[in-house]
This record gives sequence, C-alpha cells and structure tokens, in this order.
Amino acid sequence: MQANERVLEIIGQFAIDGVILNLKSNTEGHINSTFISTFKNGDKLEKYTHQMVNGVVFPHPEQVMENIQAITSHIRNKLEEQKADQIDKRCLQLIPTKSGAFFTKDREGRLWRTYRYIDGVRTFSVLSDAVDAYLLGGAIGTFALQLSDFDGGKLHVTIPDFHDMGVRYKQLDTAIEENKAGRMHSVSKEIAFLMENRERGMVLIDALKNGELPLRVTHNDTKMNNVLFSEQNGEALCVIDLDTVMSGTCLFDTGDMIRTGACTAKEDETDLAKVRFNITLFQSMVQGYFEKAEKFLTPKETSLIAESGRNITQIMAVRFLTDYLNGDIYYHIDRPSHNLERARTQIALMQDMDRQWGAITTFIKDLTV
Ligand code: GN1
Ligand code: MG
Repeated sequence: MQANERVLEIIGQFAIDGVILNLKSNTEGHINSTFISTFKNGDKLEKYTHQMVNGVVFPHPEQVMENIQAITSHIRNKLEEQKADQIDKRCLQLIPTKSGAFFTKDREGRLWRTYRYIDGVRTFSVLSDAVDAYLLGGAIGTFALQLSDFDGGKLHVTIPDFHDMGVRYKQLDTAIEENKAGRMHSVSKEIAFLMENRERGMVLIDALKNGELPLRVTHNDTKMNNVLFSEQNGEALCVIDLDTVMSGTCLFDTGDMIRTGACTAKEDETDLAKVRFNITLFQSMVQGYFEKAEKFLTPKETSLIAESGRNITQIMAVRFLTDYLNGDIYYHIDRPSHNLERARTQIALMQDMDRQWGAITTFIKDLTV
C-alpha cells in the first residue's frame, strides 16, 4: 500500500464530514509526521492536520493526548468566558474519531490524531520586526497566564527530565564515551565550549529543584515557529505543538522563545557569521511577555529571564550534539551534518549573547523598576 493510502485509511477513522480533495505532507517538525488535508463539505473547503506521534520520543502517546485534551479544553473555556473573538484560531481543536476517541492507532500500533487546521496564519523562522517580537512575547505570556490556574499535578510527565541540564549532559557524556557514529574527531571545539559552560547551565534546574523557582504548567517547546500569526492583521493568535506541555519553570518557555525569536538566523544556518543575537528583538519580546506574565512572575523568575535564553540555547546545543554523536537517532535530519550544524548555531548564539551580556542583563534589571 502507498504511504498516502495508509494515511487516507487513518483519516477515514476521524469524524470529518465531506469528501477529501487533497493531502500533502508537512516536514517542518523534527519529531512527528504531519499531513494536511482539504475536504469539500457542501460548499465549504475545510482543512485538517493529521499527525502520527513519534512513539520513540513519546513512549506513552496516550498520555500526551490526555494532556493536550485537558489543556485545550481549559484554554477554550477561558476564551469562551472572556467572549474572545475567533476562538477556533486561538486554541487548537482536536477532532474526535467516529467512535468518539481523540486518537486512533494504525496496524503497527502508532498513534494518530487530527486537529482542525488553522487557516489564514503564518509562522516565522527568523524575525526581523520588533513589533512581531513583542507580539510573540505576548502570545507566550498569554499561554502561561491561561494555564496559570491549571493544576500541573494532573499532567502526565510524557518525557521525564526533558529540560534537566544535568541529565542532558550525562547523555552527552555517554555519547562521547561510546562515539557510536565515529564522529568525535570533528567536535572537539564544541565539546570544549559546552564543558566550560556545564556548571553555569545548572542554574535553572537547580533553582527549580531546590524550590527557589515555582513549578508551573509549561509548554516546553516555545520555539518561534510554534506561534501562529494572523495573515490578516499580524496578531499572534495561537501557540501550537502542545506535545511537551508538562510541569516546569516558565523560564523554559521564555528561554526557548528568546533562543529562537532573538536569533538572526535559522536553527540550522550553516554560515555562522549570520548567527547573531538581536538585542532589540529580545527587548521587545521580553516586554511583550512581561506585560502578560507580571501578574504571576516572582522576582526570582524575572531576574533569570536573560539567563533562561542562554540556558535553553545551551541545552539545545547539548541535545543536538548528543544526537550527532549517536548517529542521528532522535531528530529528523535532511543531511548527515544537520545535527552538527544545529549544535554550532546554538553555540554561536550563546557566544554572541556573551558579547552583549551587559546590555542584556541591564534590560532585565530595568524591567521591574
Ligand atoms: C523538537 O517538535 P519540534 O520539532 O517543534 C524538540 C524540541 C526542540 C526542537 C528544536 C519533543 O521540537 O525540544 O527544542 O525540536 N521536541 C522534542 O527545533 O524533543
Ligand atoms: Mg514539538
């Protein structure tokens, strides 16, 4: 059976009205497999996103779905209470199967789900405009605020130790020791830099574990292209990709927002001279975030916002390099050096943050005065 026929068979299990006109694959994510369909339902064209959840990365995908179901209904209820406009564009909506479940499984036991596709939106892989950065920060802050009264204890831990720097460094240690793909000779500079920064990298996870940072509901994958912007008026409408929503510190989310939103190049840029930390974008995005999140942020959390950007950039450098050394078993890659290129952009970004560290931290100190 052709790949598309298998996807069509799965799609047929969801409660979707109309006739399918078109199906195409979307290769943007590094983890799941994604397809977009268009249905003709009477006079209307309706689009859907179908995803096969990566069962290696998420060994309990049913738990991922329970988390997503719980938080999307929480956010939707909030939006309804606030009588928000365009609710379908502001919150992901799961489409049930014909038997009323939120997922189905294929013959190989892999989990599939369907969302209503949000149309009329765009995503960014690099920002250039400070207004977009401000709106991005606002969207991440709003997401945190919407979930600030959600009991994180109800969420499954779908990937244990996901943002635990200590665990990620141990995985790197093992990858170095095993040198499975025989690639150690090409990464000595990168390893030296990451080892110099090992201790500093523990700041968020240590503060979370010793109670200096409160446990909150966090998205854990707030990279910029997980925020949908309206094509019509530019508004940042919705935070998508809810697979890794778990408990954590909100600094994991400010960190990934800063890592991706304030960087002048794509995550896999090969020309490192293009990889810069844009402080104007950083300031606008943190301002946008802070205006929403100041209602709940503690002084300790606020004081670590700059560090969070450096920290999540670091954890991604560690994770990409680990996967490169392991022979690319975790992230989807397009070329053999892809994970190394990704690790190098992260390191270049950290180094450029370090060059501007004085200005970066001054901005954060001034936020609360
Ligand atoms: C992965 O799902 P996707 O492609 O947005 C990864 C994130 C990384 C990101 C880097 C479950 O996210 O942690 O930050 O790649 N997700 C998982 O682009 O590992
Ligand atoms: Mg993701």
